[in-house]
Amino acid sequence: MTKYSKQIQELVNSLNEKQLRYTNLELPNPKNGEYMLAVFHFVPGKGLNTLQAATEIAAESSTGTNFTVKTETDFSHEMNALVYKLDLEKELVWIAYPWRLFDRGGNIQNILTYVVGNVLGMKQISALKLLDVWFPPAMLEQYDGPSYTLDDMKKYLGIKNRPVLGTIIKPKMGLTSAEYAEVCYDFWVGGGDFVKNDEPQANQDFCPYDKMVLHVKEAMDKAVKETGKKKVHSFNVSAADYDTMIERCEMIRSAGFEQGSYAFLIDGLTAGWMAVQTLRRKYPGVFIHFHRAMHGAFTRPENPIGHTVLVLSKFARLAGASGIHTGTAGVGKMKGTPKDDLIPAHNILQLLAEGHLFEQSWAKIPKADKDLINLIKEDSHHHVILEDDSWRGIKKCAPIISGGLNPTKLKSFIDLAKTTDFITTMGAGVHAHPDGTKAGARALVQAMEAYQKKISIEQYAKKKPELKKAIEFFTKKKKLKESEESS
Ligand code: CAP
Ligand code: MG
Ligand code: MG
Repeated sequence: MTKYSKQIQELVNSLNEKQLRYTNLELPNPKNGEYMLAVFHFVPGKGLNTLQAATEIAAESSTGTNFTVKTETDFSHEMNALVYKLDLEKELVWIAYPWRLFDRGGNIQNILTYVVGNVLGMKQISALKLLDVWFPPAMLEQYDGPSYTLDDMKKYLGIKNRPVLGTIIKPKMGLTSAEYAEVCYDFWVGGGDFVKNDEPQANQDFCPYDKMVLHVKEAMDKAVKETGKKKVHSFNVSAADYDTMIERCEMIRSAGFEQGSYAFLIDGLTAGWMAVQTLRRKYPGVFIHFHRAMHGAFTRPENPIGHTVLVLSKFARLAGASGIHTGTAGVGKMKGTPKDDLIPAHNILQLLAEGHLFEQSWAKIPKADKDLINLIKEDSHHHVILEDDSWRGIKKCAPIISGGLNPTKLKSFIDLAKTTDFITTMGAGVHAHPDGTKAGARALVQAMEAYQKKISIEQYAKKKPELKKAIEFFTKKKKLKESEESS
């Protein structure tokens, strides 16, 4: 019997017979391939101590309920999730889930129904946030992972060592299909690579889906001809039902877009994981763009109940999304920090030499952001030595960086992220430019050129009027906002 600390021993002694079946603080090797591992930030609800409540969570998120039932069997007990580690000081609980609990054939919604399903509503918790997950190789071999990746998109676009420069058409909604396509054309001829529908774009009376597709095709053909450069459009195919979603995908494919020139955007949380996995399985040759609208309900750092961006990003990768929004690490308009946003971006992006993804050593919660970079470096170091080749060739999933970015912020994000392997999509950052979309696109391209030449945007803007105006506009705006906030 391990010599527990006195405190832990008291907790173990406090468990009833049922709770004892949902814990094993002596689990010899959690990474023996039998379990999916999960680590939660966890605070018990009233009346239960940490271990009592944690075992209730393990029960409800695997085989149990609030009483032992007469119908349990020896085998059903083998499927019990097990609390196997506690960090009382950091309020962390690790739970091992026998992976045979999950639907065979690689089903993400099934896993989430367990680990962030009923448990989030239980009285026995006052805080329960899934911080990270680790998948055993046997599970990974059942999941699709991405097929068409950012590498394929960059190859199609003829891009090397820089992010894909994108925009979201704004106003968010309200343009007719012809007006919408005009804005696409302006962005593309201004030098942008990638345009996406905004997340609510669907089949609205003022912008019928079929007309939007056809007008975008005309705009793209014109822009490709004029610029001699390939372009990409990410169409939102989210819909009320499977047939309509597929009908939209087929409308795009029969409009004559060549492979690589279109992506399918899916509102992964509001349309659901089944939609994400359907698109991945039905269209392996297409970039599957996971928009995460509604994620804030689970991921905001101040939310005590839910899951992190890291967890969402890992499941999106497992599901086969080619890219997912991972946030701007606080540089843009959305809530986020380097810790919350960059760890996911690095995690879903990093490939081991043999095409493996490295494992996030989440056990160390960085005390300060500086530790974060060490954590990432350590992980980078970690993946070189293949200590934990835990992703068995699942391809990378691209961070899509959006939300309040503009050309003046591009460098600060890249410097923070320490990679240019992402897609950036700037909406207002392009279309709010004083001289309109084309100039906004040019300013974005110029900001990227400045970064590549390792000179400041201010320096570079001396000969680039569009960038100069963008700096004046967005910096003035920023100063105005700061003075408003301080007044
Ligand atoms: C950005 C955006 C994106 C958000 C999503 C919007 O527009 O199109 O949906 O970035 O956030 O509708 O706000 P702007 P995230 O570029 O004009 O801000 O990327 O964090 O998921
Ligand atoms: Mg139930
Ligand atoms: Mg949007």
